[in-house]
Amino acid sequence: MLIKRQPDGLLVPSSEITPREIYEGRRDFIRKAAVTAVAGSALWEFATRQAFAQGTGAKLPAKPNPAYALPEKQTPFKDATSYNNFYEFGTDKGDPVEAAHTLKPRPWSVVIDGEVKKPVTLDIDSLIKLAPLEERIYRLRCVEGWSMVIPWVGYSFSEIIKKVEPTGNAKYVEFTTLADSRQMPGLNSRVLEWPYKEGLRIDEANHPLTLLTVGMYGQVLPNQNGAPVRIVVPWKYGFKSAKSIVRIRFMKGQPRTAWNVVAPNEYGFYSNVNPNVDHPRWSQASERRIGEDGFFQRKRKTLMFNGYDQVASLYAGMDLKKYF
Ligand SMILES: Nc1nc2c(c(=O)[nH]1)N[C@H]1C(S)=C(S)[C@@H](COP(=O)(O)O)O[C@H]1N2
Ligand SMILES: [Mo]
Repeated sequence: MLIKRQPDGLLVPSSEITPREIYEGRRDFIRKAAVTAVAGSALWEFATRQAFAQGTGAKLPAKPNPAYALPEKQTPFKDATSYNNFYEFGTDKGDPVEAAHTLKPRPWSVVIDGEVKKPVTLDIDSLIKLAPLEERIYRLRCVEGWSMVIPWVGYSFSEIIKKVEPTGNAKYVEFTTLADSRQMPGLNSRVLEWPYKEGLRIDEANHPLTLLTVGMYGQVLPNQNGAPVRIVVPWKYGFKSAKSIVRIRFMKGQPRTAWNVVAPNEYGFYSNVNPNVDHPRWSQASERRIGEDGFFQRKRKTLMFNGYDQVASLYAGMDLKKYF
């Protein structure tokens, strides 16, 4: 049996019932077998997802920006696309790769409005063409204590700010992500308030590091990584990097953000990576690099601002224990 069916009818990914090496071997087998399978069958869908997990999504060429190269080994594509947080598709790390095939990243449009002189709704192709695409290698550090090194494709979010011309009232930017229960089985669970929202202060959003992201590893974003468009804010914990964005709103006041609403004492609005401020339930002093020395072995020291010292001036004079 490739997939075990539980009494409640849920499909258990083979990753949960067999060791990694074996299920990866099975994936190869499944991929080959699927060539002759009937389109639309569960097996076909499973195989398509696995092919996607190998990096066969549409190519998205981008010029590497040497200013954002990192002298660190990149996380293998397979790990970056099969160990994810995307609660709209379930709360286990392996859920998104198995379930996110139901997300339809096209057609897609993003509303950009609020405190701006030129509000606009952009379809995904216009959004991709708004500025030249760059490849930037960023660390992404999850609040749970793991990190990855990923070659993202996108451009600085400041390009969007330039286009819509915020009014003098715009002090914050809110990112609202898709909440469609037909595409997202995880919405049945009330772990978070849906739609998932995140936000930045406008100067953070305008910092050149903040990346409007449409791809990774030279191809369009896999669904499980937030297709077709997400934000990546590399000096903040991963949950600030909202996936599958449908609305960008410029605001006077600080937006409500998903994790802050669910647990305000654990997840602040700022959420800058900070080894000196522990999460109330665990230390933030170190992290595991996914895909390094086996899946989850070596620990490295977590760096202030995740190593992006160039943002320090944004927080000059702020008590980062208070504004965590
Ligand atoms: N819409 C949405 N965006 C989200 C999340 C989510 O659950 N829903 N999880 C966040 C968290 S906790 C992390 S660590 C990163 C993970 O991004 P990755 O799976 O591409 O590594 O996405 C963030 N963006
Ligand atoms: Mo995270």
